Amino acid sequence: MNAFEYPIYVTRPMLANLEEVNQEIHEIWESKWLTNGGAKHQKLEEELKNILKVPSLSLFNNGTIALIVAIQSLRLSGEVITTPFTFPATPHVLPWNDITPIFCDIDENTLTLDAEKLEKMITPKTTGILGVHVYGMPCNVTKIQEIADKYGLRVIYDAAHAFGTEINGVGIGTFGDISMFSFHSTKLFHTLEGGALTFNDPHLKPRIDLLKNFGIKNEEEVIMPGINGKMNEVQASIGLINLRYIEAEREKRRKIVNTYKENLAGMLGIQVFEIPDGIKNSYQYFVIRVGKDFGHSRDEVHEHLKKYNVFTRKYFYPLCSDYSCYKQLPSSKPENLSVAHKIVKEVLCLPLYGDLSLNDVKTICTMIKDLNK
Ligand code: T4K
Repeated sequence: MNAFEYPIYVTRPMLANLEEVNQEIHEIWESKWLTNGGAKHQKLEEELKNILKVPSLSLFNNGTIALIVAIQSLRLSGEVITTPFTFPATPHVLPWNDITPIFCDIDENTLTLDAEKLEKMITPKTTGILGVHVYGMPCNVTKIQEIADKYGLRVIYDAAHAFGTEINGVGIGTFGDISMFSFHSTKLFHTLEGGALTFNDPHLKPRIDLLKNFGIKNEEEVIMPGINGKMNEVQASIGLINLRYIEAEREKRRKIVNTYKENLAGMLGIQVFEIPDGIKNSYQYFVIRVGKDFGHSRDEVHEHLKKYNVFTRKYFYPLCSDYSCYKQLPSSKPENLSVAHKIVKEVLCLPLYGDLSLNDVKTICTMIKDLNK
């Protein structure tokens, strides 16, 4: 089999039509209002509230700053329990708030925090739980909330991958105290760079909006040590345009995922993660688990596909608990994180984006199959 003539990456951004971009930019130029909560920003906040089915939302310049602000806004301190199986941004926001991350193992089916093991990690210093709906697969939100209520903890969800995920028709951004969405270019819905916090308590909005704007209350008062987390008007415009096409993009991705599933079905040792009934898939990533029965390791599949110009990603290898900055933590001991250590060597994200052709998807599946020829 020949290699693709063009590189196929794990994802490609949705690219807005340039005429529509020009029209939006023209309006921004006319208004001479480029950032600091302009008209496009207001409009995008309103539209996203409807689409994500959340009562309150604040836009940000990226998801990481949004998460830092979420923690500040709830005044978390001491220790926060989180997952080692995530992008570095998740645990990093904790030391940025002078908080120690406590790593808890993950569930083998959802790859999210194992709610059964969570309770044992709570100490008198614990103030919160930071779960990640990794690859858009929801955490066990019911059990996590039960534990949080029992111990008086706050819950923040990193929903960076979960744009549009719903549990029985309820927006994923309504669970816990605050959820963070990333609108980075690699995300299904993007604003070039960007992000948002969503929350049920409307009283959080003024505090979050102050924290993202240096803590400036008015011309004469600065009332808290805020940061610059503002989304500008060009970012917001790209978001407004992308929202027009988001369902079409999701539909294309749905077909791609089904094509992968059909063509990988019956391949011994290759497991596809099924989204449980009642869950609306975000279609952010398509992930396989390469088990021993396949006869080749996940790393071998990754390297094999590279030869054919297909660049899969080993998200999220290495585990955050293995980073030099966290390795010395008692909770980072591999024996506490046995499932995460197994999973992180076996999962692989295959290319998924609307412009990927179904023929290319079939070819990628054949390339995987051919490893065993
Ligand atoms: N929490 C979680 C769970 C996250 O996954 C992330 C971000 C965050 C928090 C933080 O949110 P932000 O602060 O970023 O809003 C990418 C993204 O940069 C990152 O946002 C994302 N997670 C992560 C999972 O993926 P890399 O290091 O893999 O990006 P990169 O540059 O290698 O891009 C991946 C592929 O995408 C490339 O091989 C090709 C394609 N690509 C990428 C870019 C940037 C394009 O085709 N065009 C582009 O402009 O982190």
